[in-house]
Amino acid sequence: KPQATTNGNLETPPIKRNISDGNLLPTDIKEARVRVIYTGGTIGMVRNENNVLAPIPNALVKTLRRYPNIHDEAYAQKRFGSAASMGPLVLPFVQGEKRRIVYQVTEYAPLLDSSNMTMNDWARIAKDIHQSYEFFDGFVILHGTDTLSYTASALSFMLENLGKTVIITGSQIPIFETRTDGKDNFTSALIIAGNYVLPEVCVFFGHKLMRGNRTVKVSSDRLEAFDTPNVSPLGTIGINVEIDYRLIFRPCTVSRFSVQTNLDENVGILRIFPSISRSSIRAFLAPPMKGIVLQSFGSGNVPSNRKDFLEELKMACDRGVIIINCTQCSNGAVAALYDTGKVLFDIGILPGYDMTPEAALTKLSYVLGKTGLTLEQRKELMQINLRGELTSSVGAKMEEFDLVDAVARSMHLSTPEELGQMCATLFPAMINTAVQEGDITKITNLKAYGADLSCVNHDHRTALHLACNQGNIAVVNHLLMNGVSVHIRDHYDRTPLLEAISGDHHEIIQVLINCGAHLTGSSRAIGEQLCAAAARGSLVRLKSYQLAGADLAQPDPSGRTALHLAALHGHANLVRFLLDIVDNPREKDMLE
Ligand code: ASN
Repeated sequence: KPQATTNGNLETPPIKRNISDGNLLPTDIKEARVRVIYTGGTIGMVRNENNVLAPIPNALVKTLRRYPNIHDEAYAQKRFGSAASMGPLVLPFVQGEKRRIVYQVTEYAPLLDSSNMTMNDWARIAKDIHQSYEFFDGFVILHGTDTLSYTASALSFMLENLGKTVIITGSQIPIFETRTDGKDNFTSALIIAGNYVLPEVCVFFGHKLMRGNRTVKVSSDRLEAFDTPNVSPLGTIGINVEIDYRLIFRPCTVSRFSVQTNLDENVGILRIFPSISRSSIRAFLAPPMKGIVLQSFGSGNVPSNRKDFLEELKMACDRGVIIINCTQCSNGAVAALYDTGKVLFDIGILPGYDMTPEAALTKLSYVLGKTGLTLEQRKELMQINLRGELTSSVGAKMEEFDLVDAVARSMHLSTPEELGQMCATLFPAMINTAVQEGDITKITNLKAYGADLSCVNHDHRTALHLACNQGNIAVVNHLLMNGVSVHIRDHYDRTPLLEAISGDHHEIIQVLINCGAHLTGSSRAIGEQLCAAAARGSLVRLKSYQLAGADLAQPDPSGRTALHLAALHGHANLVRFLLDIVDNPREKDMLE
């Protein structure tokens, strides 16, 4: 069974401190692992003999290795020795960030202009992320800009219960050219993917981090080629990286990361125009079509005086075609404000709220691709906010921020900046106290007051670290249901899972694993922990590691296993337990 480690397939020797050269040594700064999936796009294109841009294979990585701002060859030499020229690339350390990014590029063949991409390419990307999910801290997808918003939207649905950062980027000018925007987009995407746990499919472009399924390509020649017309960016990159954590959409379930690659191709976008003919509508809606994004005028209006038009739509709805009403406007939502819009809802067409056509189309394809659902269930899913792709008109009633107001008044604070600072100071401490007291009502109230339950303290620890350490399963469940990530590593590289192991809280370990948590750190370090537990005679600790998915036969750096240590120290019960696993590996999963 492969050991889940952050080293992943980049098996590398541990680095020894080089006492003689004092300063910035490889071990002084922690690393983050990012997988780069290079699918094609202008970023890696050059002009061919016809003087048009086309992707060229096997050129990008070679070129990146020569750019000192993108690859730190000296560090790579120290880190990977003779394998450095073939090994992963390393981003030079960025002041102000926590980790140095070590990244590995997977180049697809053939490289594609994104106009040539299909749903099969989306499935390939999804599968690749799934297959290497535990080995990397984050993922960057290099992609052409033309259909980038479709891919970003599709992946946001296909990657279910995503817990790590996925960023799609590309460029308008090839990275080989002097004025390229590719270098900035690429390095910023790497920095964010490696340093920030944002469990969303994001797009980074033109200094902005955006929710992927809210993006549209707004310009074919500006370097700010993408926008999210209905929501603010998740973050901006200036001198500093500024992430607005309140906007991050977090999966609020206790389920493991998985991918759905089955997409239904029988979907389409029908943009209406004055005097559109009955025959073209009929042709478009004809079988095998199963899902349509109807792009209507303004706030969702159509020619309501056209009986033929409405009849065709109604017949399609009655046949079971799901039709979603989205606006042609680049900004705003559909709403039954006018008679010319209300007619659509009356014949069974569903509101698409403020979804982009790209998001609505790919969501239809995803929802229709799900097996075992009734038509009604599919329609319901289309109207629910699954990944932050829509703002439903039934907004939750805002709670009164009494407490915050009271403190702000007593401190004579008034500007939004002052209030923001006060909240940033108060909330983490209040969340910690509530977690320590196991007071779920207080945690719920704090969230209602606007507190970010995922915030980190100065040690980069979250409330989930604390709850796992304390062993309070109810609080752990509550935090997970509110989207707190299982993947955040503190300054000492400890995850919530390691906290639960340290306390031997088996029920919590199981919940975390169900939620997609996995062991991090080198296999040898885990071997060391196993040997230490065996030497102490701690059966419960061995069981904790077993529940967390560790291979109990994992040796420590000297090659000894827990079984050696258990035998050496005369712990017969441990020896029996360990031998039993070897004899009956299936029992590993059946711990009481
Ligand atoms: N045609 C290119 C593509 O989508 C455009 C770009 O990447 N800027 O692959």
